[in-house]
Amino acid sequence: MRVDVLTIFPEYLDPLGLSLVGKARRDGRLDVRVHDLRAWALDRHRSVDDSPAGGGAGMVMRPDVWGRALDDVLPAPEADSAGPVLLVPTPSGRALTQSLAAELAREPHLVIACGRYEGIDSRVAEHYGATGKARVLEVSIGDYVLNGGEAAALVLVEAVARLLPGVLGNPDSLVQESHGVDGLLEGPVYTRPVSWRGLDIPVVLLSGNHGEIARWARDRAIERTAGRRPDLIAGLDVAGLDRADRSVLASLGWVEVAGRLVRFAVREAGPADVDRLVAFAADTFRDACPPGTAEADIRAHVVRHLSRESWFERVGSPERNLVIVAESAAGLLGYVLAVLPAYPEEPPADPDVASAVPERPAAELSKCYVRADLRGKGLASALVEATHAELATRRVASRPVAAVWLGTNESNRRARRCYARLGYLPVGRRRFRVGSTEHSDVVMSRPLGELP
Ligand code: JA5
Repeated sequence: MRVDVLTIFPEYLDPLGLSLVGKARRDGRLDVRVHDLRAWALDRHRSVDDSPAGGGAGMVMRPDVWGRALDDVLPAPEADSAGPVLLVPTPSGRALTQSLAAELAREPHLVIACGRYEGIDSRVAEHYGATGKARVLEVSIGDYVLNGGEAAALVLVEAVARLLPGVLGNPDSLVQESHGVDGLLEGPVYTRPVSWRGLDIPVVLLSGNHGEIARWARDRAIERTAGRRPDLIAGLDVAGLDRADRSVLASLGWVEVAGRLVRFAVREAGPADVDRLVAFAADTFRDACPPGTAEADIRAHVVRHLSRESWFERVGSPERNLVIVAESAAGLLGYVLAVLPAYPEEPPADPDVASAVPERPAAELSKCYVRADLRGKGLASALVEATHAELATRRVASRPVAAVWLGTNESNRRARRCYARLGYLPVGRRRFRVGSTEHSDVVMSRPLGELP
């Protein structure tokens, strides 16, 4: 590859003699030529700038000087060549990304025009683009201000040169790196000593278990990307995500909705949420009913237990009820209702549950619903974890909640597995009716505090 750099500060590009880029030049893989723009200035002061048309601060680089320089440096047009790419660093340019760097690495000839002052007269880019003498690309290396294009030219050459065949010693490091194929930032890296200034290398990295190490590294990469570059998470290709990825993402507040990852928040509900809770709870209750449940029974249950009044009562009585919702910009995704006993020794109303759950005070995880199209994506886990965290702060007559229990339909294996992952163990059974339908629930319970 050939690269011509035009600048009024040729020494600024001296670092291109160092390291891998310098080696690539000496090896003949990269031909970098740096030109002093002032060689094309004709007056005795070798002037390259003039005051801006229309007034204003600073100076603008003269098109006549740039025109002579580029006419000399650009090759004569050839029949079967698209001509070089003329890169003009500017904060108003197209963003340099890894994929643009990869595209540029396939070009045989780049010319980089480094501006100074307020930039280069705009007719220069216009002329070389319009005449087909070059494919002009104004390019930004980030959203900040520099005094000129030279530092950006160094960045461009390094980003492109390392992608040229034979430049990088070990091309393996090309595939796993930040902004590599998987669209995530790289996680933390470590080397010896195992313990340094009281900080230890994470033990999993010393385990020799390559599967566990890969999973750990991916979790850290997802965590870091979510924290630092949520835009990259929002742009991830969901087809490339496995179950474990989705679960970590859900714990960080990201869930897939209709093929896109969207941000969701988990928070306690308040009176302002009641209308949405009423509509949402009616929908999710209907979805959760076993097939064949009578319409009249569904309606009766919604009217009795999921009315507007009942939701106002729940969100307004934090000593007895806890309502937690998961919501995205598109609305509610799920909710949890937990119920605290009136006094520490109050047993669960059902005697079978009361004997299966001996801890007191015992809170009930009364409802946990997730939008039907969003099940199995980690939302329930995020809701239940938030519920545990909040219940751990609640007191019943000064006593911390000792256990959380729930009843879930025997046939709902998905729910049982989900609760098992969250630390719930089956402790008994209970029978009850919804209208005329007989239900059999498995009672599951979890001590509050540490996992058993
Ligand atoms: C300033 C005359 O993307 C960051 C950049 C800042 C900056 C660039 S690229 N070029 C210039 C310039 O100033 O040419």
